[in-house]
Amino acid sequence: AQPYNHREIEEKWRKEWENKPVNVNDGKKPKYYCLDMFPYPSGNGLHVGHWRGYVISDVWSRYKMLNGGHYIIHPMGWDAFGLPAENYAIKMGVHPAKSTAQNVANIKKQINQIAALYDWDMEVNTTDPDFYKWTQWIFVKMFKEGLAYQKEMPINWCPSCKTGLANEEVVNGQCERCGSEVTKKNLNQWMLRITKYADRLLEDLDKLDWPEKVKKMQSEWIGRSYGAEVDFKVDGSEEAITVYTTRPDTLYGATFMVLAPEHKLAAGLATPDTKAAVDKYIQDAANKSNVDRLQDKEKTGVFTGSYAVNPLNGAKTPIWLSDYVLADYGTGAIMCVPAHDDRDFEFATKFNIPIVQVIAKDGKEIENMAEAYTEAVGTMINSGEWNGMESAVLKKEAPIMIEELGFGHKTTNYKLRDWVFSRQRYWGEPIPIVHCPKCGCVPVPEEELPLLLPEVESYQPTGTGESPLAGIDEWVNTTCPACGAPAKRETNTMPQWAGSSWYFLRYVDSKNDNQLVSREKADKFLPVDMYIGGVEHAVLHLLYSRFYTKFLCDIGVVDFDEPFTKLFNQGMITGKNGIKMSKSKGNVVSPDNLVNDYGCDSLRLYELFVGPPELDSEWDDRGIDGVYRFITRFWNLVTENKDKNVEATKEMLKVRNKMIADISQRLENFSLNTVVSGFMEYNNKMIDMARNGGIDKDTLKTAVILLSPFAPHIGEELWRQLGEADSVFHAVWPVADESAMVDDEKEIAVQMNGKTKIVIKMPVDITKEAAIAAGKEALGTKLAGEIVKEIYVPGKIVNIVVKP
Ligand code: ANZ
Ligand code: ZN
Repeated sequence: AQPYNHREIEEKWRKEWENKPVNVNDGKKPKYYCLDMFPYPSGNGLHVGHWRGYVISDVWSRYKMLNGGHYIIHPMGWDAFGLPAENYAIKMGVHPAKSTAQNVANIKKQINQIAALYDWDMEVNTTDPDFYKWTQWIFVKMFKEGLAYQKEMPINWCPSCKTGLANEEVVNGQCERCGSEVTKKNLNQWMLRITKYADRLLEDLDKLDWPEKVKKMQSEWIGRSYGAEVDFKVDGSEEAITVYTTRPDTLYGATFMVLAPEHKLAAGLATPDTKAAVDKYIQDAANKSNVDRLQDKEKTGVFTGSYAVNPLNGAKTPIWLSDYVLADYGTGAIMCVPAHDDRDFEFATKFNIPIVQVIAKDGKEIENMAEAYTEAVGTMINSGEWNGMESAVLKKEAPIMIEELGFGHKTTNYKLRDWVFSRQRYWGEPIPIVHCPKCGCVPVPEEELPLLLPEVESYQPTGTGESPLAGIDEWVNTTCPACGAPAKRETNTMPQWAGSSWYFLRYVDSKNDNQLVSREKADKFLPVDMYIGGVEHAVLHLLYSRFYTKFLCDIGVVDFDEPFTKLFNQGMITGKNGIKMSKSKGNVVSPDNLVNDYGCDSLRLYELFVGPPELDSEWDDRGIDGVYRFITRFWNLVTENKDKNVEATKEMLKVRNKMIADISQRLENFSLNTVVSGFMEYNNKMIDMARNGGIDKDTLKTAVILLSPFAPHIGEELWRQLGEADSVFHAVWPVADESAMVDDEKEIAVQMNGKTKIVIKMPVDITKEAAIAAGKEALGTKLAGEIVKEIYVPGKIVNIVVKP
């Protein structure tokens, strides 16, 4: 037999598959859409970490082709707008379109090394006018539906990137891209009304076969809570402060109030004594980001000098300002119950404000509370007519009572905010809106889309809050599509998320000039059955995509309202000591040499072998030797035994079926690292059998099918060597025969007086008499005394009871 030569085999099958693709749509097969999160075409190329997700998705695609005979939709494309290309343009003076095209060409070559089933006819690029035409079209549709609107608001502003950022792009108070401290700036922004979809985005999570962790993150991001808005009159004034509380049951325990420094009443509550301190506090808070304010640090605050009146008991409670209350959540004002809220407790302790317990866990009042009791479990105390009620019951009933008493009403709140959708940058989709002095905001007519991004001399953001587009007079000055009067174009561009929020719909009809996707193709090929990508997209990208899909469903473009039925998040491959692979850290491992030295098949297997795919795993080049050894031994096993015409024995059937069951189950569970170790284990068993009497061809064929999604080249080559004319990917995934897997023998505990003395194997269908006889024989001389009873528990125990 020939020795294993990965270069020869891999090259041979690449060519064959190119000439005769194995994944074809004959119109009869069921579809299966397996999607990778599309990459940003960076100039750094692919490293072994990027391979992981693409290998996982290709294994899954090929598995679905074999198991179920699906036509696989497995496209790839480029998320190519955004800051890196633009920053590169600023630095090197190369047009982003040019550097992007170069990067795409390079990465495509590298991706092709993986030998994945990508259908490049479907390729999309978000910066391609034929693509962003539809990104703009969706915006126009949203505008017409009232979902896109303008609003003057303080936005997160990165002073270094000189652009506004969405909340999601601010991480720990810093710009996600460049790490600079984020500040606030008042700008007229385009907003998308994602909050209109908050309930559906939350409730439809139930429909999804996604990791619970991701669903939880989305649900917390949407952050729906139920509670009440309660009005507190300001003592000696006509004004009232409305607070939002999820715990109206604790109303009697409110010993102070806190307003966000931005609250419209804040400055006016100051008295002559406090005015200077109050004004300063308001000033200081204006320069902090939300994230900074929420972080665990010592609370700050200032007493306004004014009091509010508790509407239930008339108690006067001091009104403070503090930045731990956010202006844009609830009403921007809270009633503070230090006995039952951690933050309020901390604040009250620091500023010596009374703490009044109103819920007693076991009926007793705590002497000196050391921390807040935050559960709504226990009996009400110090609460007037509410005394003795269960807190949990009151929590639900209080909003209604408050409504009846006329000082508030029940309400629902969300953490989710509308989406800040403008960027003051060049390299993005122009927002297709014309500002007319008479007609206001007028969308560019749909038939005039795409609104092309013009050439520009300087990519440098202006830093004034306007995008570089504002400097191109001939582009900015236009006429109003509605009335024809001179008008100006919107100069902001869309965020990078815009294209990635819907690209998965376009792949299946990527060349359609008239529609985003034809309804016929949408119905046939969508939605995505399996989506694979990094967990860093657990909130933003996935939430935006769900929002876009729901919108497109509402306007009839598609007839489903969830884009990704199943989701798998792979962990990162890191360098030594768990450090993220990056050029700057100098720990990037390129796949090129590994592919050359060991072959694509071995690298694919090793990508999976390094660890559970959902977890981060450290890369160590040396480990690939073991995988290569396994592949070589498997090659030798098949090539040396394929023509020996060995009859299958019971033992071979057992190994074969157990192998089918094990591998299939691990694969279904995405336990891909254990699939690879499983292969190694079964390979050893098969080699043993081959040495001791031979191995039958069907067992070899079965092993080849099972391996082929993981190592497609060697799978295809050995399949043909086993005498098959058609591709292994047109074979049928084997099903385990349970009956062949049952063990003929079972381990039986042989006991004396209930104590196990020895364990022996017996045939599973043994009779009681034979079992007892075998048991006695096994006990041998240990069996002493008068036998009074002989017990056999089938398949488990033989117990001989003796009298000494
Ligand atoms: C009184 C109270 C008593 C509260 C108690 C909690 C526990 P979620 O679930 O996040 O909606 N809150 C309301 N608006 C706020 C704002 N703008 N900034 C900071 N905190 C705010 O939480 C709602 C609770 O968070 C509200 O219920 C309010 O404090 C606080 F034992 O009111 B609670
Ligand atoms: Zn007009």
